[in-house]
Amino acid sequence: MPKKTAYSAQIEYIQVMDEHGEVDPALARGLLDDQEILALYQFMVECRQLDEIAFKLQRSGRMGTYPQNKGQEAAAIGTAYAAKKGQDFLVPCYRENAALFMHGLPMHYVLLHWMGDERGNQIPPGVCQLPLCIPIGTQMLHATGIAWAFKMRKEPRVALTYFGDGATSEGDFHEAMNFASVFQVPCVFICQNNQWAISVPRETQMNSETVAQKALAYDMPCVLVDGNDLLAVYKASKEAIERARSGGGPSFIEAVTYRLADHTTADDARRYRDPKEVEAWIAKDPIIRLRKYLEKKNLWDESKEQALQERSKVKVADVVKTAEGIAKPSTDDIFDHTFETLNAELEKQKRTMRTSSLGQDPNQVGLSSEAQHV
Ligand SMILES: Cc1ncc(C[n+]2csc(CCOP(=O)(O)OP(=O)(O)O)c2C)c(N)n1
Ligand SMILES: [Mg+2]
Repeated sequence: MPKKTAYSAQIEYIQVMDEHGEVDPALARGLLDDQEILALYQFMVECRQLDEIAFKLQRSGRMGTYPQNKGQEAAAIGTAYAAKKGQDFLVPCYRENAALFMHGLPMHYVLLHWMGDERGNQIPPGVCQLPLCIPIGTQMLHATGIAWAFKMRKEPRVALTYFGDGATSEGDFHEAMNFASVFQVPCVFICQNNQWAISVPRETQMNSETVAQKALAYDMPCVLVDGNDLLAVYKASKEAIERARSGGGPSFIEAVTYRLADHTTADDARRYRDPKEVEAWIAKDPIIRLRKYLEKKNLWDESKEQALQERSKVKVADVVKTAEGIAKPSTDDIFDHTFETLNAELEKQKRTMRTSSLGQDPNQVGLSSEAQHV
């Protein structure tokens, strides 16, 4: 008996606009018009400004740890722009702020989150998204569940979930992918393959040549896109979202991108990344290529750029003012929302929280609260 081929597959890679701002007209047809590209460029610059300022807030002690989004904005904006605001549901990790802002999250919420204020996670009514998710991988299961609910209720809605390359090594990823495929739920899985999971490079993280091919095991349509190309990301997302909305089940998009900054402000990527690699990716920055495109079309110039930079600075300064103007939460909050009745140890911690020695007996000499001193 001759051997037969049981299974074979090919995965497409899409780039519509290259790093010089040159567009493939056939692939670009029917995607975004120039006015849309112009608006999205300006939005991207604003989001970059917020990201840079968030970094500085951490460095000056005004905010906790922060993971910069720098370099990955096209992946966030291209996917979110293809989805319907207020109808489709975004389920993020922590490196797609621009998508959340586009779908209505006020910018200062993200700052509140990283300032350690839980109110940054209370998504305003009507904004269809979950809060940032720090445990790697869990959000993909939440997205699958949300999409399953949409399907059961026969609502024409789609869940989009974001995660990194490293997250695809988690069991949660495979459980979510399997369930989504078996139940054909309207979910789009968006992997931002930024080449690194903290200090672990993609090649060490997985043996497969692409991340997208993992979707083949679940018989899910999958595609690779230049994740720094707004048009390519938009094209792949539009197709995947339309398929999901019309009952065609889940899809997987691998957006090939790069984290231009450190993993978080607690990291120093110079310790493990080759500066030449970083330089090569700086040239592929999604903002640079959009600007080149708009300049070639005479839709943009230096004076417009200067005005945009100024406007963005003013807007972001206002966002910071809003976040910092909100009264700090009480330390009691740490204890108040988990147990109905605190056990003795937690009760003691709550009482001693305002002394300088957490958990110690507040009656001990020298540990009384500041209130008692005055
Ligand atoms: C369940 C879990 N394990 C480990 C961590 C620690 N951790 C934080 S980020 C990260 C790497 C994630 O890499 P990737 O999924 O590629 O996302 P990226 O940060 O590159 O956007 C790890 C291991 C975590 N937050 N959650
Ligand atoms: Mg990564």
